[in-house]
Amino acid sequence: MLKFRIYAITVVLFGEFIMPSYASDPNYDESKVPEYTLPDSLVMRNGERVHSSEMWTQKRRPEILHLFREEMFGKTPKYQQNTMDSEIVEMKENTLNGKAHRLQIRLYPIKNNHSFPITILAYIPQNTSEKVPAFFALNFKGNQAVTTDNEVIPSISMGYDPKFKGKPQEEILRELTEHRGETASRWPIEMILDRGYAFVTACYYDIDPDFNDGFQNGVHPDFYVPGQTQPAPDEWGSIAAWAWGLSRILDYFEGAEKGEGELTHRIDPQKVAVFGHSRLGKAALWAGASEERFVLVISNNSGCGGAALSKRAFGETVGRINTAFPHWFCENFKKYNENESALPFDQHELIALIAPRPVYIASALEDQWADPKGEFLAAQYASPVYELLGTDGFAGTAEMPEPNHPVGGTIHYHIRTGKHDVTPYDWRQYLDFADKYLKP
Ligand code: GTR
Repeated sequence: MLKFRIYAITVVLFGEFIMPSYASDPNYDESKVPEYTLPDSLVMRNGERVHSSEMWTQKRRPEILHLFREEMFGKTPKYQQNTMDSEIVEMKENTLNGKAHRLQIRLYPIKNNHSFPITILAYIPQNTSEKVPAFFALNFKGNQAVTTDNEVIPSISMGYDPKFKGKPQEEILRELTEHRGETASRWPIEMILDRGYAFVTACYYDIDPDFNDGFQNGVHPDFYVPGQTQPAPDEWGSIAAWAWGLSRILDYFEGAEKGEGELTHRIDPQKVAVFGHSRLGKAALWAGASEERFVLVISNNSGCGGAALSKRAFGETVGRINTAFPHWFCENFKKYNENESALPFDQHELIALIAPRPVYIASALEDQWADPKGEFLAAQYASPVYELLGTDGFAGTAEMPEPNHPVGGTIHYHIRTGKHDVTPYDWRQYLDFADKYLKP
């Protein structure tokens, strides 16, 4: 297990892949991809063809959503909206070279339970008093890591990172502060603001620390029924918890819109794009699939369990991901280890669940572990649902494009040169894409 933890940390630190040990080597050879049949998104499990958008919305979509819930991400507990506590801990104008109002907010999703605050960092463009669309994104290493802005409160939940084990809180804080801005290259916040969007982020550890502790920390225990000590086989893993956290952040801005908060109401909760990279790209896709209030979804290098087709078993496979990260998906998903052909769905249907809302899937050329071709094909095979719902879907794209040549329509795709990462190139494409759908 230790090996896998070190592996996970290494990936986050250097954005590179080091393989976990596993029975056989991962397959990177296209000719060795097994033969597979993908479920047809427009045929019900009982064989009935989906012939109308109503039938998709009322029958087939719920059927697929149910399968993803019970067999992969796990069901989230019932949550009564508007039952959270929150406090604005800081609000300041003229930050980021005069471009932004900065807000730092503590959110307590369960009233009177202040044990796991989600600390939100929000930058809102200062040059307008209009409502603005926003990008919501969870981050890997704490709010203090996304920017060198030295007034950003360090995300102390990072203290759960196994690398900090046993260290006193002051030392953790000192280390976090010393590494301010360490992932800033992934977050061109000023560019996002210049383009008229707010940027809202929180650390995923605030919702559920990313290691396998049998679901004892993070949000899960707060929802256990008496006597329960871990989620049932069809109940939420960590990815579903992270997606749940994104919904709570949206709840907050919806609530804020209704009254108080001078600046919070400047974010238009009906124009929120959800973004995620890698494991958080998986979470962004699940957030978009299971939460229709997110109106645009961006999956950056999400790979296995995200945008890549599982049945291709190329690079990272279901068995590998469930072994290295047993806490990401629900227990039921382990039935498909080395057994992808038994999956009653595949990841093109995760994308189809987002239809007709715009979705951007991005791969990177050197990120073969995430199976770029599998991500492309999932985008392509999601298109019939988008088309049934009256959009242009993948706009007839049938061939994988050259690197750095975005393709598609409402479903968009690019493969960037370079490695597993988020770059300004990626963000420029996302902003252009968002402009089409979120700007008046
Ligand atoms: C890897 C994992 C991938 C991807 C990546 C990341 O270790 O195998 O599925 O999610 O982590 O999140 O950086």
